[in-house]
Amino acid sequence: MARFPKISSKRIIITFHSGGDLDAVGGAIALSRALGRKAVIAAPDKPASAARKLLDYTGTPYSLFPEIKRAPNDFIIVLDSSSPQMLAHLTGIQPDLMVDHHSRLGGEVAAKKVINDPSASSTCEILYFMLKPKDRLSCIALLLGIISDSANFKSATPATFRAASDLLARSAISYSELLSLSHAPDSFSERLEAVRSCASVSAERAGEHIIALAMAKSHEAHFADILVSLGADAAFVGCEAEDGRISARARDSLRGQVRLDRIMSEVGKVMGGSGGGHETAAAATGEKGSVRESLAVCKKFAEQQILSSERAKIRKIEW
Ligand SMILES: [Mn+2]
Repeated sequence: MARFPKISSKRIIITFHSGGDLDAVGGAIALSRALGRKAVIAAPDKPASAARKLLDYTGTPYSLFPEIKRAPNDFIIVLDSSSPQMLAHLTGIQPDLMVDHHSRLGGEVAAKKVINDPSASSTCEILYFMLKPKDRLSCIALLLGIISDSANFKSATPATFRAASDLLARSAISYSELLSLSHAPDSFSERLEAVRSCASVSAERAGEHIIALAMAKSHEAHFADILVSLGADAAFVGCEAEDGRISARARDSLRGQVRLDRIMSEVGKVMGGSGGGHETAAAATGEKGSVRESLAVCKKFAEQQILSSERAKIRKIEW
């Protein structure tokens, strides 16, 4: 992996996707420490609770992107997303550098330089090999991003373990302490909305697999996770907020059989927006009025992929 490029600009703005998670924020913390005083972290909006906990723990200051005064020669680095929907704060701005591990299916935000490695478990894993940090807090930040985005190493590769092993040794805290840092307890509103969303769940059988569909008023990704832990093989949860959103999750055993990133990329078009993500965790956003019919499209595509893989065929999307 290449070293991090030399940047001569006076100020470097590090930003990431809306609702910054541990991978985005952990990467931003380590990168800002590597780049020194020239770097500032500018979140598009309030980061997720576990990420805020990490910002707090590492004593990292950050601003909100819309509130900083930008200069024309600021160097803008975007971490952990290339999706226009997730990077709405960059509308009309061409970032200088993008570091991301999401697979690219077209329609991404165009940056001057792109470092993209979909085989990496996380953006933090990519950054580890570029920065090779030695200071304790950077190591903790990167390791938390790796743990969280690899779903506790479920999607880890040998490179993930090499990175994690070195980072853990340099972090000077125990693995169990790190794990407790990586989990913010479910918030009251997440739990309330999850219990309320139960009334909307339907389950469909596709061969030997279960597809769950549901609607939530908010926290749809959280509820999709819950449906998978309840027993669904794939779960699609819609939300009609200011915009329409659908979160998709699949059991890890479906890896290689369904491609949620591809399904949600297609569904994003149906919704008049966009979609993407990872093989077993993806999402789409678009028009509010399109959510319910798009859930039916999610089901159709998931069924198609599951049934064709049960018959050992290739997972292609057919309209
Ligand atoms: Mn990530």
